[in-house]
Amino acid sequence: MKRCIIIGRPNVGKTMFALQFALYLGMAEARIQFAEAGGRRWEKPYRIAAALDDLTGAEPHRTRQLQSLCLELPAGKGTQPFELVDTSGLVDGIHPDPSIRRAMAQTLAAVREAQAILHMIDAAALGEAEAVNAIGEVDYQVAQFAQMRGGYLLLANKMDLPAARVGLARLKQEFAGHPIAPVSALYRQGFDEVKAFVRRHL
Ligand SMILES: Nc1nc2c(ncn2[C@@H]2O[C@H](COP(=O)(O)OP(=O)(O)OP(=O)(O)O)[C@@H](O)[C@H]2O)c(=O)[nH]1
Ligand SMILES: [Mg+2]
Repeated sequence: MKRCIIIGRPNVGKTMFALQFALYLGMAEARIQFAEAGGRRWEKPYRIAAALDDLTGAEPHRTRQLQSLCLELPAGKGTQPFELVDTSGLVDGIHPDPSIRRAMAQTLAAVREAQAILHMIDAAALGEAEAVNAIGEVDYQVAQFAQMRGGYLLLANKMDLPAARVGLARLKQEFAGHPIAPVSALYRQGFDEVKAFVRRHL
């Protein structure tokens, strides 16, 4: 099955996006497949509303393994199934926690196997006055790698927050030449553009 992966630093809203995108595509429930870096795998049927409570949160590294949702895009008269893969947050340098290091390596390996890459940045954090850490070295590296590969879209998330307007302008400067879609994962805004992108690349 074709895969779309969502990557980015911790707490930018990847899991929120994955689950809200499922709702946007009309799925109130989904089986979520979990795959740990060490090889342990399990699956759980979820109501998306319950998954939002269980799987998103303000503390960084809430997600520590791959979490895949099998979704369907409308295609002609039928639908095209695809896998939306939510990942563990990427950080700069070498993280002290080995399980987070393994999860990062797992994320980067999964990126190579995906047909479409969504790279999410917290535009609201980037718009704040002391936005020193809102874009990491890892973001520049990912953008460079993905540019060569194609099938890559930057998502400027949290556009519902006031600081995000400035953040989006900064992001456009920093990543000039890359396609950028402003979204609010929380309010499912900007999703039409993301859907069109995913459809083009699956
Ligand atoms: N205002 C606002 N908050 C958001 C939005 N998207 C996510 N959040 C909040 O940001 C926090 C992090 O969201 P997650 O979806 O858990 O972030 P993540 O990128 O999966 O984080 P890790 O799993 O730690 O890598 C939560 O408190 C969310 O409620 C958004 O579009 N707008
Ligand atoms: Mg997460």
